[in-house]
Amino acid sequence: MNKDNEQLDALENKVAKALGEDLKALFSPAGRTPDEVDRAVLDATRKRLVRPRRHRWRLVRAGAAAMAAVVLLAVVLNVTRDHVGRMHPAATATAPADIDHNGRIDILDAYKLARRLEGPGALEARWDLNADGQVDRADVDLVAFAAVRLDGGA
Ligand SMILES: [Ca+2]
Ligand SMILES: [Ca+2]
Repeated sequence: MNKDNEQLDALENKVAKALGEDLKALFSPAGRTPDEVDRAVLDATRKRLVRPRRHRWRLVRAGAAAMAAVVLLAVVLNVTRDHVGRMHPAATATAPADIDHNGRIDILDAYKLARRLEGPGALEARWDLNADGQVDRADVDLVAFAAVRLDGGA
């Protein structure tokens, strides 16, 4: 009985050792990669990683240039609009939605008209923008709509 157990243990050790060697062979790398291949892969990877960085800077520069152009355009348009307003005050003062007569129709005009509706002051007939015979909230809405239009509302 004791001898049978020793034989079983020896057989179990032998099978376990063979199984371990088989598993090791199955999951071990196929072979060593030559240094030239390693270097070529690293060089190709570096080139790929460096190139997008250059593109990124180009995009950042293009975005900054576009933003500067937009700011410059806004400044030029604002200066031009102010200049036209000073040179030809009648041209801008006639816009009925320009409640505060500053040459621009903006959300402040809607706010000021709304305040005038609630206040004790007289309402001007030219503020009846929808021509329904009274100056009311609907006219304020029209001023606000004109203020947010992309073409400046004039
Ligand atoms: Ca205004
Ligand atoms: Ca009205």
